[in-house]
Amino acid sequence: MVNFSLEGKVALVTGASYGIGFALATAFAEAGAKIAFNDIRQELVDKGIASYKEKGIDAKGYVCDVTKEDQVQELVAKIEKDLGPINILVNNAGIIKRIPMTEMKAEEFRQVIDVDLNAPFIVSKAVIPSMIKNGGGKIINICSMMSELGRETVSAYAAAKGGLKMLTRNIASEYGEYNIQCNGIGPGYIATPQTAPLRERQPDGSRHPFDSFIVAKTPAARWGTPEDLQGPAVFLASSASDFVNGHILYVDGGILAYIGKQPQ
Ligand code: NAP
Ligand code: GCO
Repeated sequence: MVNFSLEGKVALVTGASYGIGFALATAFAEAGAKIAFNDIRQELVDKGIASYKEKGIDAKGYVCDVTKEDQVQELVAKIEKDLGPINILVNNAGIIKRIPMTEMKAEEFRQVIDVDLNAPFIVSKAVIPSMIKNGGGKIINICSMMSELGRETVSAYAAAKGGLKMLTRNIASEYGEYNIQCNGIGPGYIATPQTAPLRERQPDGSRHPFDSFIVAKTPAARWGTPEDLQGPAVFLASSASDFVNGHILYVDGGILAYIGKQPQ
């Protein structure tokens, strides 16, 4: 029988007190996994723990900045002590800065690369040795439409998410022989706090032009929800995907397949 169960597994989802990370961790818990998550600030961790509790999930939350290697090493050691070795890692924590490239400071560009690309390297590096020791593991990197496409104002984000796609393939290449599967999920446009500014109503009550643009660009004709990503994430975290490695699973309502609406 195909096995999507995560019973007995320990999952770390980074930046998961709300948004996409929260939805993925919730789905993992429902499939049987024990959940650890981190966020950058204590109040967010507390808020996250309360939200998991509301769903009947006893998640362990930790304060940790994923860009800091010493904090990440400490985080992994604490999780091992509290829950056991990590079997599933989701590199979810991410930021975006929407600034035209010629106006962007090099420091701002670096910050985005640091959280969206360097951090997945740091956290993966911290868990891979114990995954090897324990006979395998699953790493899921949260990529983006910007792993494939560009657009105005998101040069740093696109560079990071494009890099994350290749980091995914490289981890799969380098550690596949240890039964580690590293895959990506490339969400389409998902309604979360990160994309809230793109969906804000206009002063006259009409839709934000970017909101209408995304609905027109998406064959499903809507924004995605964090819940749309749950099934694909459980698949990639479970033994049902044991021979899937280095793959980016785009969950985008069809955006990447579509040339766009023909002019009327
Ligand atoms: P979100 O609502 O902004 O949540 C991101 C989370 O990561 C927040 O809890 C954030 O904490 C945390 N975080 C940021 N920097 C961190 C750091 N240095 N250390 C630890 N935690 C940190 O974003 P989301 O929309 O759920 O996105 C989650 C992931 O999916 C991101 O990688 C994003 O790029 C990606 N993604 C999103 C979409 C979309 O349409 N929403 C589409 C494709 C991909 P703070 O609140 O303190 O910043
Ligand atoms: C933007 C968006 C995106 C999405 C997502 C798409 O400004 O274009 O924030 O980049 O969040 O990553 O997959």
